[in-house]
Amino acid sequence: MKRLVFAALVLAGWCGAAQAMPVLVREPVVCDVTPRGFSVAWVTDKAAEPSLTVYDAQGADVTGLFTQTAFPGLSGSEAMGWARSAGMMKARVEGLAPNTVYSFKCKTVFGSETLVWPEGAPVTVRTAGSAEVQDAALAPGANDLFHFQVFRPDMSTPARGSLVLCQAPGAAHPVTAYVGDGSAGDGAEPGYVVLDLNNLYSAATGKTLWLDAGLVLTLRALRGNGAMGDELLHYRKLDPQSHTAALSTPKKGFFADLNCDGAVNLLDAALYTGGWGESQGDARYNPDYDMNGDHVVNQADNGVFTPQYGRSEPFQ
Ligand SMILES: [Ca+2]
Ligand SMILES: [Ca+2]
Repeated sequence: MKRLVFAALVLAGWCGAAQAMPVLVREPVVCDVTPRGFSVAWVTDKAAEPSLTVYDAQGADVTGLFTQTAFPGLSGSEAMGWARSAGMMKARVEGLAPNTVYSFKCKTVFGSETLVWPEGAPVTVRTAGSAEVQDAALAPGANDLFHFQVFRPDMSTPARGSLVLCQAPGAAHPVTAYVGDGSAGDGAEPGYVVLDLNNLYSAATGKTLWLDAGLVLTLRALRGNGAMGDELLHYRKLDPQSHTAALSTPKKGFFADLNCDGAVNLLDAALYTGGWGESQGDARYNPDYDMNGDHVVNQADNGVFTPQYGRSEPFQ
Protein backbone atom coordinates (compact mmCIF):
# COMPACT_ATOMS: atom_id res chain seq x y z
CA MET A 1 0.00 0.00 0.00
CA LYS A 2 2.78 2.38 0.98
CA ARG A 3 4.50 1.63 -2.28
CA LEU A 4 1.29 2.38 -4.21
CA VAL A 5 0.86 5.72 -2.44
CA PHE A 6 4.49 6.56 -3.16
CA ALA A 7 4.02 5.63 -6.83
CA ALA A 8 0.89 7.78 -7.00
CA LEU A 9 2.76 10.71 -5.47
CA VAL A 10 5.65 10.33 -7.91
CA LEU A 11 3.19 10.10 -10.80
CA ALA A 12 1.29 13.18 -9.58
CA GLY A 13 4.56 15.08 -9.25
CA TRP A 14 5.64 14.03 -12.71
CA CYS A 15 2.29 15.00 -14.23
CA GLY A 16 2.46 18.35 -12.45
CA ALA A 17 5.88 19.04 -13.88
CA ALA A 18 4.78 17.92 -17.34
CA GLN A 19 1.78 20.25 -17.20
CA ALA A 20 3.90 23.18 -16.11
CA MET A 21 6.40 22.92 -18.95
CA PRO A 22 5.55 25.58 -21.54
CA VAL A 23 4.68 24.31 -25.01
CA LEU A 24 5.32 26.07 -28.32
CA VAL A 25 2.14 26.99 -30.18
CA ARG A 26 4.13 28.57 -33.00
CA GLU A 27 7.81 28.03 -33.73
CA PRO A 28 10.18 30.99 -33.36
CA VAL A 29 10.64 33.39 -36.30
CA VAL A 30 13.67 35.65 -36.76
CA CYS A 31 12.52 39.23 -37.34
CA ASP A 32 13.47 42.92 -37.14
CA VAL A 33 17.05 42.17 -38.19
CA THR A 34 19.06 45.41 -38.42
CA PRO A 35 22.82 46.09 -38.62
CA ARG A 36 22.93 46.17 -34.82
CA GLY A 37 20.38 43.66 -33.61
CA PHE A 38 17.69 41.07 -34.19
CA SER A 39 14.52 39.81 -32.56
CA VAL A 40 12.90 36.41 -32.36
CA ALA A 41 9.13 35.98 -31.94
CA TRP A 42 7.22 32.86 -30.92
CA VAL A 43 3.97 31.79 -29.29
CA THR A 44 3.63 29.64 -26.17
CA ASP A 45 0.62 28.11 -24.48
CA LYS A 46 1.31 29.93 -21.20
CA ALA A 47 2.16 33.39 -19.90
CA ALA A 48 5.95 33.14 -19.75
CA GLU A 49 9.21 35.09 -19.98
CA PRO A 50 11.14 35.04 -23.29
CA SER A 51 14.91 35.37 -23.67
CA LEU A 52 17.68 34.39 -26.08
CA THR A 53 21.02 32.67 -25.69
CA VAL A 54 23.38 34.17 -28.28
CA TYR A 55 26.47 32.51 -29.76
CA ASP A 56 29.22 33.91 -31.98
CA ALA A 57 30.34 32.30 -35.25
CA GLN A 58 32.69 30.00 -33.30
CA GLY A 59 29.83 28.77 -31.12
CA ALA A 60 30.89 30.58 -27.93
CA ASP A 61 28.09 31.83 -25.68
CA VAL A 62 28.29 35.64 -25.96
CA THR A 63 24.87 36.45 -24.47
CA GLY A 64 26.37 38.54 -21.68
CA LEU A 65 28.10 40.90 -24.12
CA PHE A 66 24.86 42.34 -25.49
CA THR A 67 21.75 44.18 -24.38
CA GLN A 68 18.64 42.04 -24.34
CA THR A 69 14.99 43.09 -24.05
CA ALA A 70 11.93 40.91 -23.50
CA PHE A 71 8.74 42.18 -25.14
CA PRO A 72 10.71 44.99 -26.89
CA GLY A 73 8.80 48.23 -27.27
CA LEU A 74 6.34 47.29 -24.54
CA SER A 75 8.68 47.30 -21.57
CA GLY A 76 6.82 48.10 -18.36
CA SER A 77 3.57 48.96 -20.13
CA GLU A 78 0.13 47.46 -19.68
CA ALA A 79 0.46 46.08 -23.21
CA MET A 80 3.42 43.96 -22.02
CA GLY A 81 1.07 42.17 -19.64
CA TRP A 82 -1.36 41.53 -22.48
CA ALA A 83 1.41 40.12 -24.69
CA ARG A 84 2.71 37.90 -21.89
CA SER A 85 -0.69 36.53 -20.98
CA ALA A 86 -1.39 35.76 -24.66
CA GLY A 87 1.89 33.77 -24.83
CA MET A 88 3.08 36.25 -27.47
CA MET A 89 6.81 36.00 -26.85
CA LYS A 90 9.46 38.24 -28.38
CA ALA A 91 13.04 38.92 -27.33
CA ARG A 92 15.54 41.33 -28.86
CA VAL A 93 19.33 41.51 -28.81
CA GLU A 94 21.12 44.82 -29.52
CA GLY A 95 24.75 45.90 -29.77
CA LEU A 96 25.80 43.37 -32.42
CA ALA A 97 28.22 43.99 -35.31
CA PRO A 98 26.81 44.60 -38.82
CA ASN A 99 26.92 41.88 -41.49
CA THR A 100 28.03 39.30 -38.94
CA VAL A 101 26.87 35.76 -38.31
CA TYR A 102 25.51 34.85 -34.89
CA SER A 103 23.32 32.02 -33.71
CA PHE A 104 20.74 31.73 -30.98
CA LYS A 105 18.43 29.55 -28.92
CA CYS A 106 15.13 30.70 -27.46
CA LYS A 107 14.33 30.26 -23.79
CA THR A 108 10.78 30.29 -22.47
CA VAL A 109 10.69 30.45 -18.67
CA PHE A 110 7.53 29.55 -16.80
CA GLY A 111 8.05 29.31 -13.04
CA SER A 112 10.78 26.76 -12.44
CA GLU A 113 10.42 25.28 -15.92
CA THR A 114 12.49 26.38 -18.91
CA LEU A 115 11.77 25.34 -22.49
CA VAL A 116 14.78 25.64 -24.79
CA TRP A 117 14.32 25.78 -28.58
CA PRO A 118 15.74 24.28 -30.68
CA GLU A 119 16.87 21.15 -28.85
CA GLY A 120 19.74 20.68 -31.31
CA ALA A 121 22.15 23.15 -32.90
CA PRO A 122 21.33 26.86 -32.50
CA VAL A 123 19.71 28.81 -35.36
CA THR A 124 21.99 30.99 -37.48
CA VAL A 125 21.24 34.63 -38.26
CA ARG A 126 23.28 37.28 -40.11
CA THR A 127 22.86 40.90 -39.09
CA ALA A 128 22.01 43.40 -41.84
CA GLY A 129 24.80 45.17 -43.71
CA SER A 130 23.98 48.83 -43.69
CA ALA A 131 21.10 51.24 -43.34
CA GLU A 132 20.65 53.77 -46.09
CA VAL A 133 18.54 56.87 -45.68
CA GLN A 134 15.97 57.06 -48.42
CA ASP A 135 14.91 60.36 -49.89
CA ALA A 136 11.14 60.02 -49.75
CA ALA A 137 10.67 62.95 -52.13
CA LEU A 138 12.47 60.99 -54.86
CA ALA A 139 10.86 57.67 -54.10
CA PRO A 140 7.07 57.54 -54.38
CA GLY A 141 5.69 54.84 -52.10
CA ALA A 142 8.84 55.08 -50.06
CA ASN A 143 9.94 53.23 -47.00
CA ASP A 144 7.52 54.28 -44.40
CA LEU A 145 5.65 53.62 -41.25
CA PHE A 146 2.72 51.39 -41.93
CA HIS A 147 -0.35 51.06 -39.79
CA PHE A 148 -2.80 48.24 -39.43
CA GLN A 149 -5.49 47.14 -37.03
CA VAL A 150 -5.91 43.77 -35.35
CA PHE A 151 -9.03 42.69 -33.51
CA ARG A 152 -10.29 39.71 -31.59
CA PRO A 153 -12.75 37.48 -33.46
CA ASP A 154 -15.62 39.83 -32.59
CA MET A 155 -13.83 42.34 -34.86
CA SER A 156 -14.38 45.17 -32.39
CA THR A 157 -12.24 44.34 -29.33
CA PRO A 158 -8.56 45.19 -29.97
CA ALA A 159 -6.34 42.09 -29.94
CA ARG A 160 -3.96 43.77 -27.51
CA GLY A 161 -0.60 42.10 -27.15
CA SER A 162 -0.90 40.44 -30.57
CA LEU A 163 2.06 40.69 -32.92
CA VAL A 164 2.00 41.47 -36.63
CA LEU A 165 4.72 39.96 -38.86
CA CYS A 166 5.13 41.97 -42.06
CA GLN A 167 7.15 40.56 -44.97
CA ALA A 168 7.98 42.15 -48.33
CA PRO A 169 9.29 40.47 -51.50
CA GLY A 170 13.09 40.40 -51.41
CA ALA A 171 13.37 41.12 -47.68
CA ALA A 172 15.67 38.91 -45.63
CA HIS A 173 13.36 38.89 -42.61
CA PRO A 174 9.95 40.30 -41.63
CA VAL A 175 9.50 43.35 -39.45
CA THR A 176 7.13 43.08 -36.49
CA ALA A 177 5.21 45.22 -34.05
CA TYR A 178 2.96 44.53 -31.11
CA VAL A 179 -0.62 45.70 -31.03
CA GLY A 180 -0.85 48.36 -28.32
CA ASP A 181 -3.81 49.59 -26.41
CA GLY A 182 -5.37 51.61 -29.21
CA SER A 183 -4.58 54.86 -27.49
CA ALA A 184 -1.75 55.71 -29.89
CA GLY A 185 -2.81 58.77 -31.83
CA ASP A 186 -6.22 60.08 -30.90
CA GLY A 187 -7.58 56.76 -29.70
CA ALA A 188 -9.97 56.51 -32.61
CA GLU A 189 -8.19 53.48 -34.04
CA PRO A 190 -8.36 50.55 -31.64
CA GLY A 191 -6.09 47.58 -32.22
CA TYR A 192 -3.59 49.92 -33.80
CA VAL A 193 -0.15 48.60 -34.79
CA VAL A 194 2.68 50.56 -36.41
CA LEU A 195 5.33 48.76 -38.47
CA ASP A 196 8.58 50.45 -39.49
CA LEU A 197 9.29 49.42 -43.08
CA ASN A 198 12.70 51.11 -42.86
CA ASN A 199 13.80 47.99 -40.98
CA LEU A 200 13.32 45.76 -44.02
CA TYR A 201 16.70 44.76 -45.47
CA SER A 202 17.40 43.04 -48.78
CA ALA A 203 18.12 39.31 -48.67
CA ALA A 204 20.43 39.79 -51.67
CA THR A 205 22.54 42.78 -50.60
CA GLY A 206 21.98 43.11 -46.84
CA LYS A 207 21.24 46.81 -47.38
CA THR A 208 18.01 48.72 -46.85
CA LEU A 209 15.28 47.26 -49.06
CA TRP A 210 13.83 49.89 -51.38
CA LEU A 211 10.08 49.61 -51.46
CA ASP A 212 8.22 50.58 -54.59
CA ALA A 213 4.69 51.89 -54.72
CA GLY A 214 2.28 49.06 -55.46
CA LEU A 215 4.45 46.49 -53.70
CA VAL A 216 2.49 43.84 -51.83
CA LEU A 217 3.14 43.22 -48.16
CA THR A 218 2.24 39.93 -46.50
CA LEU A 219 0.92 40.40 -42.98
CA ARG A 220 0.49 37.67 -40.43
CA ALA A 221 -1.46 38.70 -37.35
CA LEU A 222 -0.31 36.38 -34.55
CA ARG A 223 -3.12 36.68 -32.05
CA GLY A 224 -1.39 34.82 -29.26
CA ASN A 225 -2.27 31.34 -28.08
CA GLY A 226 -6.02 31.28 -28.60
CA ALA A 227 -7.93 33.76 -26.46
CA MET A 228 -7.58 36.46 -29.11
CA GLY A 229 -8.25 34.21 -32.10
CA ASP A 230 -6.18 32.23 -34.58
CA GLU A 231 -3.38 33.59 -36.73
CA LEU A 232 -4.75 35.57 -39.71
CA LEU A 233 -3.16 36.16 -43.12
CA HIS A 234 -3.62 39.44 -44.98
CA TYR A 235 -2.15 40.98 -48.12
CA ARG A 236 -1.90 44.75 -48.55
CA LYS A 237 -0.63 46.86 -51.42
CA LEU A 238 1.46 49.96 -50.70
CA ASP A 239 -0.36 53.10 -51.74
CA PRO A 240 0.88 54.12 -55.19
CA GLN A 241 -0.17 57.71 -54.50
CA SER A 242 1.99 58.12 -51.41
CA HIS A 243 4.89 60.52 -51.97
CA THR A 244 5.76 61.15 -48.36
CA ALA A 245 7.31 59.34 -45.46
CA ALA A 246 4.33 60.17 -43.28
CA LEU A 247 2.12 57.57 -41.67
CA SER A 248 0.03 56.10 -44.45
CA THR A 249 -2.77 53.64 -44.87
CA PRO A 250 -1.79 51.04 -47.43
CA LYS A 251 -4.47 50.16 -49.92
CA LYS A 252 -6.09 46.79 -50.09
CA GLY A 253 -6.20 45.30 -53.59
CA PHE A 254 -9.36 44.90 -55.64
CA PHE A 255 -11.75 43.17 -53.26
CA ALA A 256 -11.68 39.76 -54.98
CA ASP A 257 -7.91 39.89 -55.63
CA LEU A 258 -7.20 38.69 -52.11
CA ASN A 259 -3.44 38.30 -52.53
CA CYS A 260 -3.12 41.65 -54.38
CA ASP A 261 -1.19 40.17 -57.32
CA GLY A 262 -3.31 41.83 -59.99
CA ALA A 263 -5.47 38.87 -61.00
CA VAL A 264 -8.46 37.03 -59.57
CA ASN A 265 -7.59 33.39 -59.99
CA LEU A 266 -7.00 30.04 -58.33
CA LEU A 267 -4.70 31.57 -55.69
CA ASP A 268 -7.47 33.85 -54.48
CA ALA A 269 -10.00 31.04 -54.63
CA ALA A 270 -7.73 28.91 -52.43
CA LEU A 271 -7.52 31.69 -49.82
CA TYR A 272 -11.24 32.34 -49.98
CA THR A 273 -12.33 28.71 -49.72
CA GLY A 274 -9.90 28.26 -46.81
CA GLY A 275 -11.93 30.83 -44.87
CA TRP A 276 -15.31 29.63 -46.06
CA GLY A 277 -18.00 29.01 -43.43
CA GLU A 278 -16.41 31.29 -40.82
CA SER A 279 -18.34 34.19 -39.36
CA GLN A 280 -17.60 37.11 -37.06
CA GLY A 281 -16.85 35.68 -33.62
CA ASP A 282 -15.14 32.55 -34.97
CA ALA A 283 -11.43 32.23 -34.13
CA ARG A 284 -10.50 31.81 -37.82
CA TYR A 285 -12.82 34.49 -39.26
CA ASN A 286 -10.92 36.72 -41.71
CA PRO A 287 -12.88 39.84 -42.76
CA ASP A 288 -10.86 40.05 -46.01
CA TYR A 289 -12.94 37.14 -47.34
CA ASP A 290 -16.31 38.66 -46.48
CA MET A 291 -17.01 40.23 -49.85
CA ASN A 292 -20.57 41.42 -49.31
CA GLY A 293 -19.91 42.84 -45.84
CA ASP A 294 -22.42 40.77 -43.87
CA HIS A 295 -19.76 39.42 -41.45
CA VAL A 296 -19.98 35.82 -42.62
CA VAL A 297 -18.10 34.04 -45.42
CA ASN A 298 -20.68 31.87 -47.16
CA GLN A 299 -22.77 31.17 -50.26
CA ALA A 300 -23.73 34.83 -50.56
CA ASP A 301 -20.07 35.72 -51.06
CA ASN A 302 -19.76 33.13 -53.84
CA GLY A 303 -22.25 35.23 -55.77
CA VAL A 304 -19.91 38.20 -55.45
CA PHE A 305 -16.61 36.35 -55.99
CA THR A 306 -17.52 34.10 -58.91
CA PRO A 307 -18.32 36.88 -61.46
CA GLN A 308 -14.88 38.40 -60.73
CA TYR A 309 -13.03 35.13 -61.30
CA GLY A 310 -10.61 35.38 -64.25
CA ARG A 311 -10.39 39.18 -64.20
CA SER A 312 -7.10 41.01 -64.03
CA GLU A 313 -5.79 44.57 -63.70
CA PRO A 314 -6.89 47.17 -64.49
CA PHE A 315 -10.03 46.27 -62.58
CA GLN A 316 -11.90 49.54 -63.18
CA1 LIG B 1 -4.90 37.40 -56.92
CA1 LIG C 1 -20.33 37.63 -46.52
